[in-house]
Amino acid sequence: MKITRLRTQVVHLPIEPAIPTAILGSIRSADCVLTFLDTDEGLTGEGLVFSINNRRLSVIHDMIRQLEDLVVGLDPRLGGTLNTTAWKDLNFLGYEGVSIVGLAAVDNALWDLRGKAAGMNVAHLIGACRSAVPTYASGGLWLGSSIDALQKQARGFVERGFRAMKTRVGPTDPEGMVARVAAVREAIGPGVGLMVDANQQMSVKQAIRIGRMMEPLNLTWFEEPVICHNHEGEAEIRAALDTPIASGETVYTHRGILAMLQAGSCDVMMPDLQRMGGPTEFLKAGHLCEAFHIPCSAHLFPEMSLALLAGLPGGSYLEYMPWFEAIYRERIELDGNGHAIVPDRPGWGFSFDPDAVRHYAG
Ligand code: SMN
Ligand code: MG
Repeated sequence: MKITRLRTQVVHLPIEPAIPTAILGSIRSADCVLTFLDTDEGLTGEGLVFSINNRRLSVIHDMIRQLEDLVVGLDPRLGGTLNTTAWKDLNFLGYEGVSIVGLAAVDNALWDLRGKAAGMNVAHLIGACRSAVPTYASGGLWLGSSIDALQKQARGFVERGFRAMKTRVGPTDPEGMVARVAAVREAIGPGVGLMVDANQQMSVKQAIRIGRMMEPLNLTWFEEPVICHNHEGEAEIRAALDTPIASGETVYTHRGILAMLQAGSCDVMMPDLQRMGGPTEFLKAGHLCEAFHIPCSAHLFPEMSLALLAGLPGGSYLEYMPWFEAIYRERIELDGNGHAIVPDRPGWGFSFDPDAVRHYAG
């Protein structure tokens, strides 16, 4: 089998109502470049990368298009060679930012194709360690919500079958922030996992202070307390608190993850498939985490990250973010314990719905 063509399609997925965030302003849309790898045997691999509010999506799109010559003619069974050739090719542009996001789009589609060619889900192709992955609801409990709205939404997540969820905190008004998290804890009771994400908005001192105030709330983790490159600061916060520190969504490739592990910056790693540069690098990152005895979660892209977390011995929580589901035919299903079920369907097991693609095309 040979790859004959790389196709792309931009889609604009609205996020309604818009989400007020500390780091990214108001989030109104998830805008994706869908990437398709066609073959001479009729199979097509699919993957996506995205940007928020359509920012610089055209640059990402162009980067992906520019990588076509690395995959045309490639036998998907030799998919591992993409990274070798891409590493040489991208040396000039570098191993962070848009070059790696472009590689991710191609590698995401290539792994889907490998699964489809083998007739297996990517999880099973790797040799899955579990048939379902614990997941947490992430599409809610935002900073702009009132306490009443937070509690209502938190209860709604439990009613839908979630056994964990994430809320957000900021650096100002520590007492008020902690009261918001406490209100969510009160609404869901002690038996449901609760994560808190500061989106890099705190100083080390602020994070330790607010982190100490939140200790009685038995958080599953406290995420990205400080600016993403301050690994020493993360390690300091980690040493000061009993609450596990989660981080990793903002670094690139397995080398970024390795630097974090070496700095002892977190208790839970959460690589982002797009910033890793695709599944090949994501899995390397996951295996590095295992070597450092750090559980590996994932940032966003639940329809693809599910299979990868199922395939990692140290695989941890899947972030259930509903932003992308409008473009897929299938939906992630939960079992009775709040775990996302790994589908039997080949490839990612989640495929783009042509009607939805037409509807959201831009
Ligand atoms: C987040 C960051 C960027 C886009 C979406 C969500 C957030 C998370 O940090 O972890 O969900
Ligand atoms: Mg985060």
